[in-house]
Amino acid sequence: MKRPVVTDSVEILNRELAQKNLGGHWQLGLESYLSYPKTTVQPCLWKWKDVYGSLMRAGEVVSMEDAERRTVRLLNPALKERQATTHTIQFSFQYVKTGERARPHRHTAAAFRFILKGSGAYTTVNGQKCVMEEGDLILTPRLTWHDHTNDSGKPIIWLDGLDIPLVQSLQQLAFEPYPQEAQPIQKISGEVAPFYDHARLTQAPVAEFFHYKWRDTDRILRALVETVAPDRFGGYLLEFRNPMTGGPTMPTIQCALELLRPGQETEAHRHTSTVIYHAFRGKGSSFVGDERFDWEEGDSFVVPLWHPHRHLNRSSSEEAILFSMSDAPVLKSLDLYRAEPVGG
Ligand code: GTQ
Repeated sequence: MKRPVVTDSVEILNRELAQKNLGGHWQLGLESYLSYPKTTVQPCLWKWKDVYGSLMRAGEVVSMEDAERRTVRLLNPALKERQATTHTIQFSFQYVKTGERARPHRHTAAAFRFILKGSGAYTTVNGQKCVMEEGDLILTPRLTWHDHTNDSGKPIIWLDGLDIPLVQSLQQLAFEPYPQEAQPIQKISGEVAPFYDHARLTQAPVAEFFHYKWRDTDRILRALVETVAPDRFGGYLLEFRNPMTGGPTMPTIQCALELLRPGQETEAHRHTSTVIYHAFRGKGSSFVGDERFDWEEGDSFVVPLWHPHRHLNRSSSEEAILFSMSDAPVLKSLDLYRAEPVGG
């Protein structure tokens, strides 16, 4: 009897396995053995004029009643199926006209608002009224009730950051409307102490903390510029820490500011976390993988994981401030975080 050649028997086995919903390690491609992580997320720049123009058009044709939230989302062209900025984190811009309100709800995705244009509107988070000023960061952690009210007499635009793509890929997305039209307001965010104070950990814990005010942030940025050497990779780097734990902004999200003085440049590095940047002030250039992004106030761009990147303030007279959101806490908590300098 003639024995079949070996490849034939492997092919027969593969077919048998498939019928039984099984697979062999030998069927995996070699690309699963790369020595570095590989991403399908693409470096990408979004210009403010496109975002702003789209928001204004949405203001004309999209009602808050129909849409619940009037947001324009940044979609990575390489993630067509996912409809997301990156595989883990998302940027959206929200436009609320005066007299409008967004009904209360909560969801398993964590989110924040970073206020860009306008002031005086407020978000209520678990009964805490957070009145917005430009540059404020307001957190709506996982499953906190939140609604937005603009009775300021002028329109407002803010940036929403969310971990929706991550929560979605874990198949954990869930949403719940609040049983009433509005949440009762129990306190004002200004009564809750800002920033991490170590002494507090040994005393009674602070109440739920949701609101980093720009006036505190700006004061600390000024002190950084005056008193410390800049970070090699992040310039004057200020991370928004959780004041209760000293840990990341939220379990899945790290927010930060990177200030660059006129003409200042950072060194290139790469890390296994993914970052979305928003140019809050100034103008500059960022080199991300093989791309060069020239940005000015209002622009946003993605730094996909393991892509070398560095930043440059192109102005000789003005500071530049980049706001950023990263998924680093996720990588760190899974012991998957790696970072290294690139080049000389
Ligand atoms: O403002 O509550 O961009 O619930 C996506 C989901 C904003 C919000 C988004 C939301 C919100």
